[in-house]
Amino acid sequence: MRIGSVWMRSSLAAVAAFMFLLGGAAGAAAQEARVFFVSPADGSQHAEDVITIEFGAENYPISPIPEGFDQETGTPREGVGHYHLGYNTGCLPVGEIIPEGQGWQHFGDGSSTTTLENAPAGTYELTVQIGDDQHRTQEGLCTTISIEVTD
Ligand SMILES: [Cu+2]
Repeated sequence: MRIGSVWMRSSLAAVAAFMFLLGGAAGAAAQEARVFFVSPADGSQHAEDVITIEFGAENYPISPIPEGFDQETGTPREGVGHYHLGYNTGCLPVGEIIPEGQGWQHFGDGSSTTTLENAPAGTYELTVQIGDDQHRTQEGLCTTISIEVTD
């Protein structure tokens, strides 16, 4: 069983390498999508009153929710989404709808920055997670960092 799965993995890697050689420039477009914090840095310490938070994404377009999109009956666009910031929430499982409140802030206008102001001293876990037009979480598009606010 173990031998089989090792073999599977190396043959998948070989296929991926082959596809990359075949694809050339197209191979780059097929690269894995990811989301991350441009700032602050993971593990950083902050004495300032205003901390700028900026999100970034690679190989995944960020797009505002279309005007008039009906959350009940609308069909979310595939392969695009918007950022969500979670305070001490961690990543939600794939396919879940990110709640309004409960530590979550939505950036449905497609924006990628916000500030954390006058936060009491302590350690904060910040999560950025992409959700589609319906705020539904997507495979592999979540990152959590930890920062420390000092007096
Ligand atoms: Cu949302």
